[in-house]
Amino acid sequence: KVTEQIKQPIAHEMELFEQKFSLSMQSKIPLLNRITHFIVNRKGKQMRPMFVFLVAKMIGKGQVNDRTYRGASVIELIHTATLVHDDVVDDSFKRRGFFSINALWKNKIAVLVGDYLLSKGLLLSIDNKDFDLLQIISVAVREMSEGELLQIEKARRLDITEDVYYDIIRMKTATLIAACCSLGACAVAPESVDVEKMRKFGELIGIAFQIKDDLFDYGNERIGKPTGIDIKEQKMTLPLIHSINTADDKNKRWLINSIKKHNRDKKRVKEVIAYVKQNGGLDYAVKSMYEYKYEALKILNTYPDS
Ligand code: 2DE
Ligand code: MG
Ligand code: MG
Ligand code: MG
Repeated sequence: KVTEQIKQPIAHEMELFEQKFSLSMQSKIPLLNRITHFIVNRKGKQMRPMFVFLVAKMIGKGQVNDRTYRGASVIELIHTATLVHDDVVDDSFKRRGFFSINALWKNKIAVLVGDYLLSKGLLLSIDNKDFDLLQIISVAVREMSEGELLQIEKARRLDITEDVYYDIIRMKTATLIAACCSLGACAVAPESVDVEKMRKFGELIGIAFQIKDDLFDYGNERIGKPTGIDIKEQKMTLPLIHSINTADDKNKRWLINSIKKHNRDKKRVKEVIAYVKQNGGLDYAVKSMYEYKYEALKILNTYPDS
């Protein structure tokens, strides 16, 4: 599997990280411990800590240090907090192929668990007087919150432009991946030019990553994710924005009307998906995704092979 292949050069670090990460969530409150155990047992791909270690190892010429482990734990704590809150905000009952925290324990508890994880992440940086880490992660938290609010504001109006779409995905997704890469560099080479270069690299890859996630909503045989969820939630993503912007008046009205009034009608959602496919919406988004990927690779290619 690709994930295993990417993990291979940092397999040892990831193993140590997992131990440190589950310790970092411990609490004296039994209910909280039950929930954090649940979270640890249903972990995701751990893509973000992987970014931290890969960047640190590249910049640190094969060496990582305590700050790298701390950074990875803080990132995963904050990332987990955002997902727990995100499922409350989105009224979503599924996460990582199983029930979400709000589905099992209700919103009240999910909000508080998210707050707890957020504070644990901030404290982990403060207790170690790691203010670079605190700065990087706090900026990411602020931008993610702003991105979520911008998304809600725009979803209500359905008048979202491509520029606004890129703003939203940069804030809600790319910012955190940028934080992973910049703090990976910062942990091993504080105040080097690599910190900003890696932040930019993470931002570009993060944007490509979210475009791909949005493309999955139009179907993918390999991963078998449900389709049309974003349309149902009236989330305007690049394939759809492009289709609306290039449609004639009649089709534009039909598309907007479908999203506004028929977003819960499965047959209509299928028709919208078919329209977007036929009119180059997916090709357009794929092309943009590769452009971001190549911009990111340009930065990576300024470093020697490792
Ligand atoms: C996932 O977007 C975006 C997550 C950012 C959430 C940020 C929040 C504010 P999606 P999926 C809620 C920050 C909160 C903190 C720091 C506690 O498109 O498809 O909903 O994975 O992603 O649900
Ligand atoms: Mg969500
Ligand atoms: Mg969301
Ligand atoms: Mg999605």
